[in-house]
Amino acid sequence: MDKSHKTLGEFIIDNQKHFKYSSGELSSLINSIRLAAKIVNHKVNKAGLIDILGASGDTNIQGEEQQKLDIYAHDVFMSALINREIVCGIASEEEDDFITVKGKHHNNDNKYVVLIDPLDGSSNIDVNVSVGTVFSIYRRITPLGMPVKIEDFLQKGSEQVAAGYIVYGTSTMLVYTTGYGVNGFTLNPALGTFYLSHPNMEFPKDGNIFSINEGNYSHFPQGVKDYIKYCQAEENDRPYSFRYIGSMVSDFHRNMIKGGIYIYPTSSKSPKGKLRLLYECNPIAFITEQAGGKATDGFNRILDIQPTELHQRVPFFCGSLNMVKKAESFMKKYP
Ligand code: AHM
Ligand code: MG
Repeated sequence: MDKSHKTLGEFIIDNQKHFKYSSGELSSLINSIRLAAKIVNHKVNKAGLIDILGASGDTNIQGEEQQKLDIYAHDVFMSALINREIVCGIASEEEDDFITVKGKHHNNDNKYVVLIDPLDGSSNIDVNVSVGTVFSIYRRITPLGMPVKIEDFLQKGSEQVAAGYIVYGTSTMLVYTTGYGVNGFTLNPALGTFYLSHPNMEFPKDGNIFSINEGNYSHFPQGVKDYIKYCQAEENDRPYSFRYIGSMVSDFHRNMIKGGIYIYPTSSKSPKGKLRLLYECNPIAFITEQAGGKATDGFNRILDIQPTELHQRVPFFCGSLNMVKKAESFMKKYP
């Protein structure tokens, strides 16, 4: 029995009125992501049975080895987004540069740009552990009628009109916000329909889970080391539980439901952090704030950062409000 009978399609239509540019276009855009999510889900679920596991033999602009499923997911999301007359440009983790979409009549009249990590956590694919998709949506700022420019993509996270993720886990969920709270939909695989299963998702203000790759401990800034020691200390409600899947979407999803903090800091190995601002941190930060949590780079609000490049990296501290505040208090001791 489904928990709710409201489908994602019905929810999108019901909530269209909240959107200030309400013209049905954003709804149609989210519908295209819904469709692509189902196609990717189908493939991910068969991953051990078909020749889709393993490396593709290529690397992306960040020098990371691309997996076959990374490329498959990228292609599926690209064609789902391009096929509707809504998107004027797309940036993906798997493409060096952004893609310009001129529209059917080549008049460059489409209004939205999408930034996407088509398959996040790809090191988990081969071992049957959850992976995800993360997306971020903006209105273009350059005038209609011209091809999109880099500045359409380099907008602050606070300008996002919608953002979301799909987690391909024990069940597949699509979670998104248009700035009116966060709602989660679970896919019924037999029917191929997403149902509203997690209305109005909210971060508990406090939590007792911390998620960070502790293997890099000796390379972390002193503030992060001190915070980890704080989480491990035998005091009041501590030690906290340590949980790290290594798939940001899944780690985030668990922490939002149970209360926790996810940290990917700078380290002497990756001095700017690992995660990408535009298509990993900004969309997750938008959802975090909409769910009452906090997302920073250890010092500053993620959504206030002015991006300077498409594949920019940033340190990421994200989760339950009081936990992130506490972590920041340790960071501030070593400015
Ligand atoms: P990816 O986009 O190449 O998959 O990298 C992002 C992933 C996150 O999902 C995850 O939290 C992190 O990288 C794990 O990195 P590490 O193995 O360094 O802990
Ligand atoms: Mg990624």
